[in-house]
Amino acid sequence: MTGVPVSKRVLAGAVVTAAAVLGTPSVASAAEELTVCTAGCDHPTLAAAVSAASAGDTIRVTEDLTVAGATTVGKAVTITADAGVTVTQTGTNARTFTVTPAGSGATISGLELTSADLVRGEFIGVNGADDVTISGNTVHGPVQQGPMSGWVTNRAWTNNDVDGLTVTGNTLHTLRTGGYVDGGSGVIAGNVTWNTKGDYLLGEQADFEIAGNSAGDPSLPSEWGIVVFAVNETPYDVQALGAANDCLTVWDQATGETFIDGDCDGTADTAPPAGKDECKQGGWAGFNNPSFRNQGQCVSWVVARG
Ligand SMILES: [Ca+2]
Repeated sequence: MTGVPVSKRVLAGAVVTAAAVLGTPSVASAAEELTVCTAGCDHPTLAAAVSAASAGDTIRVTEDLTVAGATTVGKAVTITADAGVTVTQTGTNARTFTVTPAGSGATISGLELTSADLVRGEFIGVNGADDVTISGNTVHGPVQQGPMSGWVTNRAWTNNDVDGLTVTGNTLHTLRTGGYVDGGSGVIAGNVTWNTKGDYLLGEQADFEIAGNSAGDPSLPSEWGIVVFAVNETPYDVQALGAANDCLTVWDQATGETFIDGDCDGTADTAPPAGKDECKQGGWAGFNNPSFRNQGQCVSWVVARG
């Protein structure tokens, strides 16, 4: 009994007494991690883990996992995976997660999602849930053949009736659609897309901040980057959207305005000079892709083209 101040011993006794009165250990409310794998983890399926989880818990997939059908996420949990782990949908629809209103605050992060067969549907559907985060995932379908207009409609995510949806740092490729962004608000930033018919389709009442996204594999470009449907009620600035997202094209279907930046310099491409006169009196400076250093280079380009 040396060196222990009386006050500390008194305090320790008080804590024990409080815990005894409450009848539960003080750690009961702390966030827990629940592991998922076919055998040997806390739970064998995502659905079982979500069922057992409480808001604030993290569900971690530890090895490649096949799933058949969708898991309903109706709690503010985080679903993630160890690096390199793939979750493969084996059902007849790609829908792997359905985030319901009770799942407001949920996070789906760090997953690789794909499907065994070419099936339609969105891998993540967010319906009526607020403040959901989709971050750092890689989502792709099997390779599709033929023109994109005939591709099976699979999508990384869809949303409807959401506030504060955050979609950041994801890699979305080889899908008919990256995000089908319907009613609601949020942020789409820092995602990389390629090989889709449309990276981000903005449907009715989609009011999102879209910046810092970029195009991936230039050998497999998407047909369109950001498409604002005619029914959309948010006034998007097409040129500003194009400038804010690296190498993504933009198309406002209500006005027909587009932003095309084939050389990815952040400036909309122009029609090329149709004749030498268009190069003169400073005209050369207004062209983009091709761009010119001076009038002489512009004229030479026209002459070489015949
Ligand atoms: Ca350009």
